[in-house]
Amino acid sequence: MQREELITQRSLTQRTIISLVVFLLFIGGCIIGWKWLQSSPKDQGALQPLRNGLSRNESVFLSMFNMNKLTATYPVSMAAANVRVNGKYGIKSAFDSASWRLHIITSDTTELQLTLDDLKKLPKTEIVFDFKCIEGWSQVSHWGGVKFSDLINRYGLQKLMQRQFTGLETPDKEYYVGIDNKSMMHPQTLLAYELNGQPLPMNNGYPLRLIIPVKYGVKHLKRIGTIFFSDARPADFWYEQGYDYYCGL
Ligand SMILES: Nc1nc2c(c(=O)[nH]1)N[C@H]1C(S)=C(S)[C@@H](COP(=O)(O)O)O[C@H]1N2
Ligand SMILES: [Mo]
Repeated sequence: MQREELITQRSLTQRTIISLVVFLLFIGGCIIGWKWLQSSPKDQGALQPLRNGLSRNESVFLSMFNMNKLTATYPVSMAAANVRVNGKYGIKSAFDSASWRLHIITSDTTELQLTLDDLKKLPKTEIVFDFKCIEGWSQVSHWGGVKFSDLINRYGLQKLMQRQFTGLETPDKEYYVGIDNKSMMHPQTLLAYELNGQPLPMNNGYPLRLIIPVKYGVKHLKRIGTIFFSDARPADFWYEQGYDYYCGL
């Protein structure tokens, strides 16, 4: 009896020591891992190993992207009457609606310049969907405008869309996003000029904004000035601050 108790006592001590060593190794590993992460260079605002993770996610998401998979839509009656305003980069400066044009860069030396009336001549598409911001809120809202793919087809820009990305910028170039062209050609992607059946309010992107339900809110650029196409990733405001480039839903 006494002997057994002694053995148990000894193995207990051994186990305690082993647990302690494992625990210390684990903590040591965490500290080394954390230091390694902190000492790694930054890539577009994100530490390199984290950025690599984001890039891997992006290629997986892009390869799984289905053009025909539609984002859920809702009846108009469920749309918010007072749509939240979030993010005012590029829409703070004074705006002259008479001189506004949508500039679509078609080559190094040519561009299309479209007025709002030109866009309104194309078929109007409406959508009511759950608008999601990366900060954690979402809101069902009702938008109207022209399908981006309709615009591309109407103006014969299909060849430019074979490039990988579309870049969009506000007229003052203060806010800018880059988006993969599969997402741009998705049937629910709109250049919107209406919110709740009315012209866009100034703070929601008057006169024209992007509505792209397959992406988080950051990509829905308000007040589009210029659109261009490129195989290299266009500059992207929040990507430069360390966010994901793809921002897919
Ligand atoms: N020009 C411009 N567009 C922008 C932003 C911005 O700061 N400037 N913020 C984005 C973000 S983060 C979100 S969530 C949505 C918000 O759109 P809303 O203000 O119409 O709700 O706009 C996006 N488009
Ligand atoms: Mo957002």
